[in-house]
Amino acid sequence: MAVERTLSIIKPDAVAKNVIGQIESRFENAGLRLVAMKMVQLSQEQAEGFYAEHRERPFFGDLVSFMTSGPVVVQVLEGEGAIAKNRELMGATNPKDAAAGTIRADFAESIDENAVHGSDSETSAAREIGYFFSADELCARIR
Ligand code: RTP
Ligand code: MG
Repeated sequence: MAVERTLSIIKPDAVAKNVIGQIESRFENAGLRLVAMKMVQLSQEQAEGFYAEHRERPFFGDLVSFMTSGPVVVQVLEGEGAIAKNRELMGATNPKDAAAGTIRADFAESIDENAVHGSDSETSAAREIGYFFSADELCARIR
C-alpha cells in the first residue's frame, strides 16, 4: 500500500476535554506518524475556507461557530493508506453510528461536536494540507 499523508484536526470539543494525548495514541498505535503539528485558534475566515465544500449546507453556520469556539490541533499524519486508516480510526461522522473503539465513539458527544476531522480523499488531503502548512513546515519522512 502506498505511503500517504492526510490532514487531521483535533476539534475544540476534544481539546476542551483534554484528550489530545489519548487521540494521538490511537494514531501512534495504528502506525501513523506526525510530520507536522500546530495548535491554533481558527478565525471565522479560516474555518469557512476550510469547510467551503459545505457552504450551502444548513449546518454550515453551526459548523463554523463550533470550529472557532476554541483552539484546535491541526496536524499531518503519514503512513501506509493514511487517509483511509485515519477515517477508520475516527469512526462515522455521527458518534451514535460510530463503531465501538473509534475516536468518535469514545470521545464525541454529537454529530456537531465530533472530536476529529480527517481528509476524505487524496484530493482533499492535498488541498487541506496546503491550506494549513507550507512545504517547509512538513518534515521529511521519518524511518
Ligand atoms: P469532517 O469533515 O469534519 O472530518 O467530518 P466528516 O467528513 O465525517 O463529515 P462531513 O460530511 O465532511 O461534514 C463536516 C462536518 O459537518 C458536520 N455535519 N453536521 N447536522 C448534520 O447533518 C451534519 N452533517 C455534517 C459534522 O460536524 C461533520 O464533521
Ligand atoms: Mg468531511
